[in-house]
Amino acid sequence: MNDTDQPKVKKSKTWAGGIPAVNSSMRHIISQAGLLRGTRGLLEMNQAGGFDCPSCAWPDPDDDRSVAEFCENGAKALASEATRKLADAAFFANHSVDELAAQSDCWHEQQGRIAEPMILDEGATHYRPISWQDAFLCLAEELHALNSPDEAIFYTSGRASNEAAFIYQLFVRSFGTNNLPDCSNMCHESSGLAMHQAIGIGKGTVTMHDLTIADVILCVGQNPGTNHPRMLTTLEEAVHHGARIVAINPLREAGLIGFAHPQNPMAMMGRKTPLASLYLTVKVNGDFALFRGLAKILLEREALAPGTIVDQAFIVEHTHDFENYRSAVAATEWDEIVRLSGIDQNQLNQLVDTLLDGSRKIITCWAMGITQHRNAVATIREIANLHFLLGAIGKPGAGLCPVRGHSNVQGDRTMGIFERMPEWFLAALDRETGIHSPRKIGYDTVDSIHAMHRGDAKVFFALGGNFLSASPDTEYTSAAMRRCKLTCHVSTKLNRSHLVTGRRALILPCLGRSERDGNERMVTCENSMGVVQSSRGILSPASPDLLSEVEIIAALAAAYHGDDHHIPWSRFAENYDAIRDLIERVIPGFENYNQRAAQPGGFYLPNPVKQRVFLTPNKKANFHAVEIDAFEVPAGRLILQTLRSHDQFNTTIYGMHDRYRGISQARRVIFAHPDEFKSRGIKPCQKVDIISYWHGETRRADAFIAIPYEMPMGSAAAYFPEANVLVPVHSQAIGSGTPTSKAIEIDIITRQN
Ligand SMILES: Nc1nc2c(c(=O)[nH]1)N[C@H]1C(S)=C(S)[C@@H](COP(=O)(O)OP(=O)(O)OC[C@H]3O[C@@H](n4cnc5c(=O)[nH]c(N)nc54)[C@H](O)[C@@H]3O)O[C@H]1N2
Ligand SMILES: Nc1nc2c(c(=O)[nH]1)N[C@H]1C(S)=C(S)[C@@H](COP(=O)(O)OP(=O)(O)OC[C@H]3O[C@@H](n4cnc5c(=O)[nH]c(N)nc54)[C@H](O)[C@@H]3O)O[C@H]1N2
Ligand SMILES: [Mo]
Repeated sequence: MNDTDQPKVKKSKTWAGGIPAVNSSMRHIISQAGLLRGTRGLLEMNQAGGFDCPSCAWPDPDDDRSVAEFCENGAKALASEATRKLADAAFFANHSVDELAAQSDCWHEQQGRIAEPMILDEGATHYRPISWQDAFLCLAEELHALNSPDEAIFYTSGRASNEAAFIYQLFVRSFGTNNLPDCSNMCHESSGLAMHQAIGIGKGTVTMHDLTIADVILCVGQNPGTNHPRMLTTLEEAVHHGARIVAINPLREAGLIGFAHPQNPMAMMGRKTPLASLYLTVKVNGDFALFRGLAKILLEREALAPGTIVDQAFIVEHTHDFENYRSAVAATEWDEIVRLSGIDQNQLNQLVDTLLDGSRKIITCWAMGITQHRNAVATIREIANLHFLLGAIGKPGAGLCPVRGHSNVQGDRTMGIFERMPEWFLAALDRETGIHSPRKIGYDTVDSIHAMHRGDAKVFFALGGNFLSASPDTEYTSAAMRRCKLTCHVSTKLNRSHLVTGRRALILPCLGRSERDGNERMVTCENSMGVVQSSRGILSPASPDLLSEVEIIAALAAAYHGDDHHIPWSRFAENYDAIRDLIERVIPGFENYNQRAAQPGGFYLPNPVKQRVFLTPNKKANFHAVEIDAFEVPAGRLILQTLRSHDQFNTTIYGMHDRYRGISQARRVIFAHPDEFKSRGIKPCQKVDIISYWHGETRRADAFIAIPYEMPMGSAAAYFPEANVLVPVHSQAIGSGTPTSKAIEIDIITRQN
């Protein structure tokens, strides 16, 4: 949005945390929330009885929580939510929607919390205040006017609590549609699907304790120093217990190389813990080939010394289709593996030696570097195949660990936020509530964009998030949203989705996680490892006119269905225990929900894989034997991945710095190997344009700054969401539909002016 980036470029860092992290936390907290409010919030965050950090989904320790159980980026998330600034009626009266749209995302973030419900009338230039009651009537009226419930779309971002998510999907299904796309569609959908196919459950199989007793932890396609900073504490502990960390990433990310714990005095005096003992700079999307290479070495070694390498007992007792898999691996040629992964046989052998040196307590962690690719589902199943070969699943210290993004994205899915919930869930929901849930599969995120674009969907409602900026193909998505009759967002802060609207638009401002909800009511969230725990806000609400997400959904449902509806919506809004009682009756694993949620530290949801019980249709862990494959582009083109800087939470831009990568004061930057720029005659920090290619279509992003950076030839990287205009809407992961935000064919050209 702004053409004024003034990049300062330094050497990238080789460790994360330390004094710079503390300084940055305090700067954000004090400037936004003030010393008292900010410190009070920080001290309650992630404590038993306090509130759950609104940032990522990394778990809290099961016991022994430190006084300050937060990280730099959690502090930024809290500062953003606890800010004293307000985007109130006067703010919206002063700025037209067009003026707001011309500002940068970082500016939007700095305007403070939205203070009261706002409406943009048809043809109006400015948002104006609207009463809550009129806002709900407006929504109910638009929903009643549709020809079919399938003309409405109900998006969810992964910050909604279990209680809000559950009654939201209940309302949506009582209204009559399964159009429940969510941010997960763009995030870990590939993990959920691949793991369902391989092990019968779409969630990770390890606990925090497993990580601290593992022999080897593979961190694949993730940047925990920025996106899951508290994971570094766990990795450090694992290293101190003798674990070896292996990083697999095209970029040498500081947080994978070393760590200085910001709350450890020795670390603050300069003692850093080295993390990855092996760092494989795989080619972008070379992971399938890399894991196939590991399997090939294991099976070759097994053939030489039968019975010593692979876990025959596990394979025979618990798996299906091993022989097919063995043949597929045998048929894969070494030169393909090396060419597609960019990793030579020596390094792969070194990794296999590491895997075999110990008692096969191996954990693989992964995030968006794996899930946002065309072959993501196949790659994740290939990771599972490796774990099956070594019996490294369903035992202490071993298993699969997809590292989730939003703090309650996993819980939202457990609660039924999914366009294709299984029959058992819908049947239980119907039985316990007396509704008739539709069975027709709904739209996921990309389907929703197309449906709006075609004019088949006319009302778009979002429980949190920033659908426009998070989605692929920003221009196509803008056009889609503009075709709606009504777009409506339940939000805390101003974002671009409020500014590219349907004929009418509503903003419904809600309480944040850190804020007192009524008489200190609690909600619950599920973290990345299946622990459900309570979250109770303590700070005074940013404005007296905010409602909780639960209250908003309940009021919408009551306005739509009328007061005499058989579902007690207003009772749900008054008493969240009643929602939890209902959840307990619908979803297995939530027995005594109210009582257990109140326990310090919460409770684990059952995960049968931990006992080597696989709930796949054949009750086995399933090998999947497919041919090796990677995304390749014609000579002269590059593969672009879009990623996060250190100063953002998804589309929320806290600042202009990417400290660990050495970049400050700029976001419209493109990283590539120095020789890629040289061969194009482009000098460091020169302005360039980027063109992306997809089946004869082209897309452009202009005025980026060229940053030479250590990474494999043939690849490039730019920040999300600035680069989303380049992501083709039709480029999706096979099976999961996730936009391929980590693999876009591009070229970089010199900018003419
Ligand atoms: N502070 C902060 N925390 C966050 C977020 C945030 O924006 N800010 N977002 C949250 C959300 S919703 C999510 S999903 C997570 C995201 O967490 P991450 O997945 O860590 O996020 P990305 O920045 O997308 O990082 C992708 C990483 O994968 C690498 N990568 C890219 N392509 C490939 C590939 O083909 N192979 C391999 N092996 N690696 C590759 C990149 O170099 C980069 O290190 O973080 C969550 N936590
Ligand atoms: N190119 C590219 N695109 C991507 C990605 C990528 O790596 N590359 N990553 C994808 C991923 S992993 C994800 S998860 C999605 C994220 O997609 P979303 O979840 O839709 O986006 P966010 O930026 O997290 O949403 C931020 C907005 O949420 C609102 N908000 C914040 N807190 C609350 C709250 O407590 N309640 C409510 N109701 N609203 C709140 C604020 O108004 C804020 O502006 O983006 C995806 N898009
Ligand atoms: Mo995510």
